[in-house]
Amino acid sequence: MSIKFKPSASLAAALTLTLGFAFAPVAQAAGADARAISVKNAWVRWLPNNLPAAGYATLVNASDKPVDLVDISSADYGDAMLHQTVSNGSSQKMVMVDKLTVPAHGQVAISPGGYHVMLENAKHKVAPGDTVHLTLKFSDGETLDTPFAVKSPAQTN
Ligand SMILES: [Cu+2]
Repeated sequence: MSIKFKPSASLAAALTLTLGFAFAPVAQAAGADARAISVKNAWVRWLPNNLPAAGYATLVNASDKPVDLVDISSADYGDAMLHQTVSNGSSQKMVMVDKLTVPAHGQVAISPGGYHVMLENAKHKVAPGDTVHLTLKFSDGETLDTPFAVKSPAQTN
């Protein structure tokens, strides 16, 4: 009786090949980890007569740690501040927000009725159809220069 090792040798080769492919995506994920935050649906509600505009967006955190939005600035507006609308019985008021936490593997919406980015003192004429840029700074050191689509109130109702 003779024992041939050739079949098991090629099995080992096949296993090595399979493991090689299995590890490749893991290495890729580790490299992409530097960018925890991405921004979806970024838009600005424009108002006429130089009234303050409001920026809205959804922040998505792909990492396993919470990340805070800590600062906002804009090349297009002199002032960009994160506000929260809070209701006080029948009235509503805006309060300043120092930081907004994006939960690990979660998201937070800056959306009408909740948060907004108050945009004042436009540095140039801004009109519906334009794109403005907001620079979002996060507690992990990440800075995102994000395009926001400018919409008229009629486009957003
Ligand atoms: Cu406000």
